[in-house]
Amino acid sequence: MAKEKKKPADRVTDAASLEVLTRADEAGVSTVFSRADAQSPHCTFGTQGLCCRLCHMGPCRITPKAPLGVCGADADTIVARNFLREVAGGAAAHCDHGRRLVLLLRDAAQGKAGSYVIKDERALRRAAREYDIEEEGRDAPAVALDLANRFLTEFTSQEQALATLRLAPVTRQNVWDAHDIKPAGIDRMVVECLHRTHMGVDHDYRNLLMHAFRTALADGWGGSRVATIVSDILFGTPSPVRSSANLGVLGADTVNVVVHGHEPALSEMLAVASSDPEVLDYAKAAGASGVTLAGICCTANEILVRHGIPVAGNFLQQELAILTGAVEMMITDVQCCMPSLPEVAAAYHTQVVSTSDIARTIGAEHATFDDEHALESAKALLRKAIDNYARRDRRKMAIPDHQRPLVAGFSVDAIKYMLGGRFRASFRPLNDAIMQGRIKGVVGIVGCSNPNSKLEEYTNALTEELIARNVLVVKTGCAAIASAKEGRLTPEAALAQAGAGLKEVCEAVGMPPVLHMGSCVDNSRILEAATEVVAEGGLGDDLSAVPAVGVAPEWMSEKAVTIGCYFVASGIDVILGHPFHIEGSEKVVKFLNEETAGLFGASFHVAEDSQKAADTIMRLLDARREKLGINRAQERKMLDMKDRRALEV
Ligand code: SF4
Ligand code: MSK
Repeated sequence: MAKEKKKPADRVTDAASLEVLTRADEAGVSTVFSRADAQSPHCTFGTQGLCCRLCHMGPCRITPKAPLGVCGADADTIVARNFLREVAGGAAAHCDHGRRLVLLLRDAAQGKAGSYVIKDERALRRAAREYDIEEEGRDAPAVALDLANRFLTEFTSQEQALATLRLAPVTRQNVWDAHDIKPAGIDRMVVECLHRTHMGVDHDYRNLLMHAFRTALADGWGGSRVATIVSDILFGTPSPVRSSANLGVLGADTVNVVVHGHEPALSEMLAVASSDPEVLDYAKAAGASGVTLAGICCTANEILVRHGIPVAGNFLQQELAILTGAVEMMITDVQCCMPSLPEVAAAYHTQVVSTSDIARTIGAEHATFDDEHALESAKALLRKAIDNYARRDRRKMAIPDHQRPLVAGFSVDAIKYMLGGRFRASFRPLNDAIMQGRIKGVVGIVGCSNPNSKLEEYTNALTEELIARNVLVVKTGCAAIASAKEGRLTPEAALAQAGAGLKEVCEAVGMPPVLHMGSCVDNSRILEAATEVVAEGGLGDDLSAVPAVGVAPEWMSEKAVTIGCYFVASGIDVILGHPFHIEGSEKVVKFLNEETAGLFGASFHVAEDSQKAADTIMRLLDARREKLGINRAQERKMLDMKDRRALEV
């Protein structure tokens, strides 16, 4: 029986989305929300992971009466195979994004990438040293070429473990060795997922799940980390920047261009082109007061953290942006761009333009993006959007008057700088604050929004609860945008809600209690930060000792499954707002939610509401604090060197 149709107020929390969705519902426009209603209730074979369509003797569905597929596969095998394929999908998406950037770095190093140049030479040289590439006395392009070629072997290596794994604490690398889950080349890992899950290959659910962790590591400590490193080299390492978020960033009198997806290459050039005097003159000649470039999803996060370009919204707002009637062009690249966009745009003047040859949509115009002439391509797209401005029908236009200010751009470098200043950049003050109990721990809230739950309700309630309980919150992806829209990414707003200890530390170092660290691939920055905490000393010698937890409250994509797996394999517990599609196998559930704790020192936990999540998180943080012997009230004083040495003994 179909569920009762939800009202807009049951689906979204923020005023801008509520306003636009109410109009859409009244007009009978199909959106992700109405389609979610139409798809409910979801097939239980699918949600439990019990449907197998891996060969044409099937599809097979496991029931008490038919506990085996035609080939004899049982629920455990089928559930584990489906899970592994999800991890492969997530890793492939992140890593292919990384590969594209590595190829761009290679081309830029050879002067073949037009306007793309090495923007952050410091980041380049640091990365070169990390990968044992000689950099002293050598020109940046020569170093960049060697580094790009080194990165390419991370994709192609057949037997050699990924070099990037060496960026993890040695103790963690030893855990991976002990369980034989150090990945070789990224491409090989993903191919092996497909091979293992082909009919008649790997039937041992444990063996399949261990390969899921191996493949996920190839993402988090491979493709995603490489993507972040290369983005910083080519586009600059983020540092705190002010901007604003929500649909109200669209201009009533400007040409509005919305970029959407994940890859930063084209959007980086659009950011440059959008302030080009020639483009602005062209816009004025068309009767507009300028050009507003804004973003959706992680392309938004990429240009937000580097240029302060405003955020129009997150995943569930992509159609709502078009429904404002004020968007001249939506430019998509890869991942999270709904195929419904051209259909929604059909009732308006909005042009939907796809730019990646691997991501086309029926009804969208396609403009293949050419790296070598990127700036020209970006300007051409903006001119096309400007030409479209005259077609905007102001009777259909309704931009919600809601946007909130924000501060974003907390790379690990930026956090270090905030904590220690330019000359003593260090994580020491954070470690000290955690040891003294002023900060209870660090929680990464990441991932998407999902129409199966009320937009951002869980994410925002949890964030509020955690900072009140003296937990420093770091964020990426659409979860970061949720906080931005709520105004919780400004130091002023968040400090007012922070607990006394967290507030004291944040005020002392001038840092907000909720830190926007970037896009989905930038979850690698969270791992990097946790590694810095370990290296700084006093909080154990492994990531599994650090009082830190990851949370994906409203996740929806395969990438989130992969991210969860590499967090757990890294020794960081993960809370899920809703379970994986694995509940058809008790053994798989037990393995992922319990047995991994014995293997990696961390596991998955499901908490279907924010209060339960907050309680679970505090319990997990407390357990780690107890183990470290720091779970007691300490005198609030800054440690001197003598104290620190004593603590490290
Ligand atoms: Fe059915 Fe086995 Fe084929 Fe899957 S692989 S569809 S369980 S016969
Ligand atoms: S964009 S993967 S909806 S976070 Fe990275 Fe948002 Fe999830 Fe896409």
